[in-house]
Amino acid sequence: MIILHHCVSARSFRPLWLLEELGLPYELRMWPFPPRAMAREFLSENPLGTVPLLVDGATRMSESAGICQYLAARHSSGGLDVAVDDPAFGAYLNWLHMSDATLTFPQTLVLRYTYFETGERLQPQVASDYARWFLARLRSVEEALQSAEFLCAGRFTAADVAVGYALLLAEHLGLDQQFPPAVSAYWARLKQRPAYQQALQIQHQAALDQGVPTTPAPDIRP
Ligand SMILES: N[C@@H](CCC(=O)N[C@@H](CS)C(=O)NCC(=O)O)C(=O)O
Repeated sequence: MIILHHCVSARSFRPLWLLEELGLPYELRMWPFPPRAMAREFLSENPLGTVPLLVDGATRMSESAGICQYLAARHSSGGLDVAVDDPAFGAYLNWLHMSDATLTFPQTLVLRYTYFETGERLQPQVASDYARWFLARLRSVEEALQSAEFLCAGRFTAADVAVGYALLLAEHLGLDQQFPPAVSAYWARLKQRPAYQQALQIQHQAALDQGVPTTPAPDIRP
């Protein structure tokens, strides 16, 4: 049985959403955010203290985009994966990696220096610079969606889940108001997917059942 360690609407939402898309059985273990401070016993599971942590037998993974690639390759019978001999393979990998390194990381600086830090450690200039940086990087997403419904391979893949989470985070930060038109329409389409909505409901219920706060991680304020 796959085990996913998760905090509400943190980057571990990527594998949660993908597990729902794939219809795979899994166990969801909820943690208060950030586990490093709120549940120090989690450090014995993942010394980094970060989520996601996915455990699949002897395999333990802590990178959300890598987990999406792993689940799609290993558990989707090709449905949400792009094969190495597919012409879209390179684009697929590029979107998967871009989803966190380019589209999520700058937003974590906005989050940290607008909300998570306090007093003189708040850095409004850093936050606005990296918000602009993120919005500029959306240009590549906007371009890809000019003539396609999804990012690559002419169909919905794990890359759409991975990039979709970056858009979810942007929504929590209020940056979605500045999405360019094709990105905005794409995000509206992704949110209609039953597996996305199911993942939102499942994490909420699991938080209640496991006695963890239901506030999404990006909305927590110190
Ligand atoms: N690159 C990793 C980043 C993982 C990460 O930093 N997760 C955040 C939640 S979005 C976390 O657990 N933060 C808690 C902490 O840093 O203590 C990924 O894509 O999964």
